[in-house]
Amino acid sequence: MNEALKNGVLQSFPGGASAVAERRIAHLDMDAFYASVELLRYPELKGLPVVIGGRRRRASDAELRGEFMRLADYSGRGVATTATYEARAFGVHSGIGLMKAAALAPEAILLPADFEEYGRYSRRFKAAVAEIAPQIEDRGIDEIYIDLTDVPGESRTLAARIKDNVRHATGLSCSIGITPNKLLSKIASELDKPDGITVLTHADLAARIWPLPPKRINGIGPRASAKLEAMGIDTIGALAAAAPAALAAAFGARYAQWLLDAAHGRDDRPVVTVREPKSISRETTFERDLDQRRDREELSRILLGLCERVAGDLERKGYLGRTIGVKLRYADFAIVTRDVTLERPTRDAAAIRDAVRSCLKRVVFDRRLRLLGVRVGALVREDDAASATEAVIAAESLPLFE
Ligand code: TTP
Ligand code: MG
Repeated sequence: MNEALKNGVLQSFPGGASAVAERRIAHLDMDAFYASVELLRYPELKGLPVVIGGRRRRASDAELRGEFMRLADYSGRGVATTATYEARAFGVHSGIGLMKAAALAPEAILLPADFEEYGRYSRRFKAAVAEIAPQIEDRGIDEIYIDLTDVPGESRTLAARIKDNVRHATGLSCSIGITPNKLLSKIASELDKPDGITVLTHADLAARIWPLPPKRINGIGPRASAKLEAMGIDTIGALAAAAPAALAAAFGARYAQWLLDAAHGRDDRPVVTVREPKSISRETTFERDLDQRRDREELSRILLGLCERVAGDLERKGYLGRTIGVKLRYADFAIVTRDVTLERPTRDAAAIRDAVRSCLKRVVFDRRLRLLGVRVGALVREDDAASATEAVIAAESLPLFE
C-alpha cells in the first residue's frame, strides 16, 4: 500500500484528486485530575500546593480539628498519585514517595484519594465530550481519544467547544491535542498543559515533535529510552534519522520498525469505540440443589472451578479486576449477591477464591442452593494495570443485593 494512503494522509496526486481524507484525531487528558476533583470539594485550597496520596485512613488529629494535613506531618511509605501544578513546582509528581515529597514541599496539603468520586467525574467528563463528538475511545480514568474526522468545525474551535462542555459539566479543565493520528495527539495534548489546545499536522513534525525526548512517545518506556540514550539518540528527531540496522540490532526488527514509524509520526491505529466490558463472570446451575453443609466439598470444588475459569477469562482477554463478587440462587429462586473490593486488581485464581470466601461469610445459608456465580468487576486492561495499582485503596466491602 502507498505509504501516504496507509497513514491516512491527505495526498494530492498530479491530477488533483485526494486519495484519502486526512483523519482528525483528538487526545484529551484531564489536568491534575484527582487533585482538581479534590479542589472542587475544598475550593479554599485553590492555588496551594496539594498532593493526593497515601491510604484511606482514619481521620488524623489535624482532620479531627477540622484542619488539613500538611505533608510535613506525614510518615509512612505511601506515594503521591498526583499533585496540583503548584505542588509540581516544588518537584512533586505522580509516583514520588510522600516522605520525599515532604522534604521538597513540607507545607503542601496532603489529601487521601477518593476513587469513587474520581470515577463519577470521569463518567461525567466523557458524557460531556460525547454530546459534541460521540466517537470516543476510553483510555482510562482521565483520558480519551476522540475521532473528529466527521465532526464539522475547525479543529481549534471544536477543541474549545469540547473544553467548554467539560468545564460546564464538571468544573474541571483538560488539555487537548488534535493531529492526524493517536500517537501524535497523545504527545500534542501534553505540549500546552494545563488547560491547553495544540493542533498539529504532519508539517509540524520537525519543529514541534522532533526536538522532544524519545520517551515522550507512548510506548517508549524507561528501558528503551535509556538504551536509545546510550546510542546517542536523545531526541525524536535523532530517532527518525537513526540507521535502521543499528536500531534493529539493538531492539529487534519489529520494535525498530515501530520506533522509526513513531518518530516519523506514522500511526494508523483506529479510534476503538467499543465499550470495555464492565465485568467478567462465570456461573453454574447445579444438577441438583446443594446444601451448604452436607455438600460442602462439592460446593468448594465448584467454586474453585468457577474462580479458575474467571481467572482464565481475565487472562485471555487481558484484564485484571479489583471487585470480586459472588452470586447465589437459592432453591426458591431468590438471589443474593455480595462483593468485595481488593487493594489491587488481580486475575489470580487463588486471590479471587479468597475474596469469594470472604463474601460468602456474609451470606445466610438457610436454604439449599441451585446456582453459584463468580464475577470480577472494576476491570483494568493489563497494559494499564501498572499505573492503576499505584492507586492504592484500603480494602472495603460493599454488600450488593439484587
Ligand atoms: P495523569 O493524566 O498522568 O496525571 P494528572 O491528570 O494528575 O496530571 P496532568 O495534568 O499531567 O495530566 O494521571 C491521571 C490520574 O491518574 C492522576 O490524577 C492520578 C492517577 N495516577 C496514579 O494514580 N498513579 C500514577 O502513577 C499516575 C501517573 C497517575
Ligand atoms: Mg491527566
